[in-house]
Amino acid sequence: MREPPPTKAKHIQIPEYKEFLTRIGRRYKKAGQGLKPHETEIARLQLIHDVITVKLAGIEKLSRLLAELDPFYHELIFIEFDENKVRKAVLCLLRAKRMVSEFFRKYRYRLMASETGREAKKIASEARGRMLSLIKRCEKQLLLLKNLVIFIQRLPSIDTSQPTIIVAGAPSVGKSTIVANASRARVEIASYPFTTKQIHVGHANINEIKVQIIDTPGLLDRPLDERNQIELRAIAALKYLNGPILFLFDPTPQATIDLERQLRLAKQVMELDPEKPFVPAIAKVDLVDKHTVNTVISRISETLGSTHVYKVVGVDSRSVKELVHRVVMETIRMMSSGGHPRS
Ligand SMILES: Nc1nc2c(ncn2[C@@H]2O[C@H](COP(=O)(O)OP(=O)(O)OP(=O)(O)O)[C@@H](O)[C@H]2O)c(=O)[nH]1
Ligand SMILES: [Mg+2]
Repeated sequence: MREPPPTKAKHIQIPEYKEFLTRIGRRYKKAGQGLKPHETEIARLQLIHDVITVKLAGIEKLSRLLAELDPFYHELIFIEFDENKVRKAVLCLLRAKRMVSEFFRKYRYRLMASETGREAKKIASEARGRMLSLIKRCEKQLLLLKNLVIFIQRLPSIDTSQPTIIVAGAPSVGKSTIVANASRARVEIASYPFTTKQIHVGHANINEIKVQIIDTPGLLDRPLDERNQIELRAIAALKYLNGPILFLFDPTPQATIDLERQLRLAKQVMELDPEKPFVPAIAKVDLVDKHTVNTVISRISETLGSTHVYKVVGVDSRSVKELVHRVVMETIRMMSSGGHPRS
C-alpha cells in the first residue's frame, strides 16, 4: 500500500523561528568551552549551522511530499492553501539552508585565519547575524508551512489505489448515515443541512475485498465557480478518486433542494468525469410511498438515462450493506466486461 500524504506528514516537523533561537541559546555558551578563542567561535557557528540544518530537514521531506502528491490530495490541499505561496515558502527555506552551510564554510576559514580573540569575536558575530537573519527572513513562510503540515496530517488517509465508493448528493440526503452504516467510520449525522464539512473515509469488507467508502459534504446545484470551499472538497473527491459515485436522491418533501434541482446536480456530477461509474440511489425510501418512489425512479431514468436506480433505507444497516455489496459487485462486473460504466 502506498503511504497516503497524511501518514507521510506525521514524520514531518516544521519549527517556528523562535525554536531555532531557543535551541541555539540553550547550548551557545557551552559550545567550544576551554578551546582557543577562534576555535570556540568556530564551535559556536557549528552549533548554529547544525541546529538550522537539523531543524530544516522537514522542509526537504515536505518538498518531496508535495512533489509526489496525487491529483486528489493536490486538489484537497490547494483548495485551502495558495500553491504559489507554498512553493515560494519552500524555496525560501531551502535557499536559507543552503546559504547557512555556505556562510559556515566561509566564516570558518576566516576564523581560522584570525589573529586575535577580538577579531575572532567580531567575525563570529557577523556570521551569526547573517546566518540567523536568513531564517528570520523566512519567519512567515515557516509558519505557513507548519500550518500546512498540520493540515495535511489531519486529512483523511485514503489509499487512492484501493477500491473506493464515493457517496455524494445534495445536503441532508443521508450520505453520512449510509457511510456510518456501511463501515466503521464515525461520522457526524444530523437533521440540518451541511453537517459534513470534510471528506471522511470508512472501511468495509465486501467478499474479502477491502473497500473505502467516502463521505462527502453536500452539494447544491450551482456552477463550479460559485461553489464554496466545503463543496470544492466534495468535488475533489468526485473528480479525482477512483471508483463509482453512489449518488443519493432525497425523495421526501423536506429535501433541502427539490427533485429537479437534485437531477441538475446529478448531471453536473456526472460531467465531472464521464468515465466514472455513476450509481443513482433513492435514499430514505421508508419515508415515502411506493408511488412517489416510482415517480422519482422515472424522472431519474428519463433525465440521466440510468437503466437501474437503487433504493435504500440509510438508517437500516442491512439495507445499506446490501446496497454497497451490489454497487461493488456491479462495478467489478462492468469493469471486467470492459463495458461503459454508465451503460
Ligand atoms: N427516516 C430516515 N431518515 C434518514 C435516512 N437517512 C438519513 N436520515 C436522516 O436524515 C438526516 C440527515 O442525514 P445525514 O446522514 O446527516 O445526511 P447527509 O447527506 O450526510 O447531510 P450533510 O452532511 O449535511 O450533507 C438525519 O437526521 C438522518 O437521521 C433514512 O433512510 N430514513
Ligand atoms: Mg453528512
